[in-house]
Amino acid sequence: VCLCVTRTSLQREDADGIVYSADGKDTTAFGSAKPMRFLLYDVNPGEGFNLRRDVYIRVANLVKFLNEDEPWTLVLPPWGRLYHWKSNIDQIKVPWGTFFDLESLGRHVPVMEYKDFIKMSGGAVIEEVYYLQRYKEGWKDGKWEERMDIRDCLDQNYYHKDEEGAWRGWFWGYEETKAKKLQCLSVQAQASSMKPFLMHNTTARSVMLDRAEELIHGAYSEWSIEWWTARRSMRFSKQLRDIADKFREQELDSTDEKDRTVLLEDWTKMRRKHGDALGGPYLSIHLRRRDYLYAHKEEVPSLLYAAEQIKSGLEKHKLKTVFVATDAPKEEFEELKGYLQGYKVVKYTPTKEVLESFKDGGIAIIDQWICAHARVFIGSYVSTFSFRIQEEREILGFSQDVTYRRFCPDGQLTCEQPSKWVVKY
Ligand code: GFB
Repeated sequence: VCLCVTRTSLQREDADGIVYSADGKDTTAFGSAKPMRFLLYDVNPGEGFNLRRDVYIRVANLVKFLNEDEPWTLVLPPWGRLYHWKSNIDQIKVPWGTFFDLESLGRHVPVMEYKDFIKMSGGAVIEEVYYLQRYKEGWKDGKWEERMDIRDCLDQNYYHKDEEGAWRGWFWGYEETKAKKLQCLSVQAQASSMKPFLMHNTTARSVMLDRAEELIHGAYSEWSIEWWTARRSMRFSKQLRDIADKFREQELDSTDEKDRTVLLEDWTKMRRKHGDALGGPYLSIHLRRRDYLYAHKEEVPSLLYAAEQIKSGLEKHKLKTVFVATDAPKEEFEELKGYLQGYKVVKYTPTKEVLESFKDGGIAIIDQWICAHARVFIGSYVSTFSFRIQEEREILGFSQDVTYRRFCPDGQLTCEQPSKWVVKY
């Protein structure tokens, strides 16, 4: 397989669809080809699924900026070993295609799965790993300013050298993977500032940035078109959307035509205004429990008080049905249901086959997709799971007053509500 591509058009490299192209056109002209380079990344193992999605945006936009000057492909870090994924099934080396639509991602930047990178580069070898870290001395004069320097490694990381001098580490569970070089890089920088570093400080064909969450959005935050473009490219896989849509139709009397949420397959062509979407005849909630009961105990309502807020939302919007997305154990869900007598309380429960195929991550996505299509949504305080639902609703064209709402703690009729981000085109 030729790894040479023209600057402007990266395209699928073979019938397996190894590289998902940024512009979807055929690559026939190889005129002034430059060799393709690969950017890999990973995130602090403790981070959950939905913060990782935000880190993807930072790295994808870095790759977008790199491609303005030379061809880079983003190698998607396989999913696995996530703290919240507790089901007793095999959940490592999960490819991105299980959760996301690769063609949609590829409309933003060229992407490929890690297993395809191994095939394409002729082995599980990464040339250079940069382990991102803070500065030992903290901010200079108490001020945050952009900088990056190769420094001694500060914290214990999970890499070690083997007998042949190659670096071994977690590498998403691919034990055969090794890196030729590892260095620690202290950074205080936005992701886009890695571009000159990657272009001029290294000539490696494959570079991995570990602890990529150290890079911030900076100028390309939720206020920017760049952030929203990358976010819009993060379409869930068609299979997961189909499962959720079928559930909506069967259990919640909700279809895209009736709810004014018809999706265009090509997200680049989709532009919605606030109020375009109506949503299905149900209220959806994301009620974060488990570790939130101690991590944010001041902000989490009791189940009884959550039910009060659900009832008042249902009454206000003249609805009779609530869809519950929650990580709560079954008993807590039953308790909540008990407080909502007279209303239809619905929860998505996967079959064994669906769970085995799509894992805990896929079930969470089904929950998110159903929540995203409700007439009204109430989320949980600072939960990135809820934030991603709010963004989905923003993209679908819901009014902001039925999206950016969250549960208040016991006894509080009002509380600080989530920031209202506006999708930018
Ligand atoms: O996604 P996430 O980072 O959101 O982590 P937060 C929460 C995980 O719990 C999800 C599961 O990715 C799911 O695996 N989960 C939570 C759910 N709510 C639901 C739900 O309604 N349905 C389903 N199916 N699964 C942060 C964590 O969580 O909270 C941090 O990332 C830390 O590690 C912090 O624990 C306190 O932003 O809500």
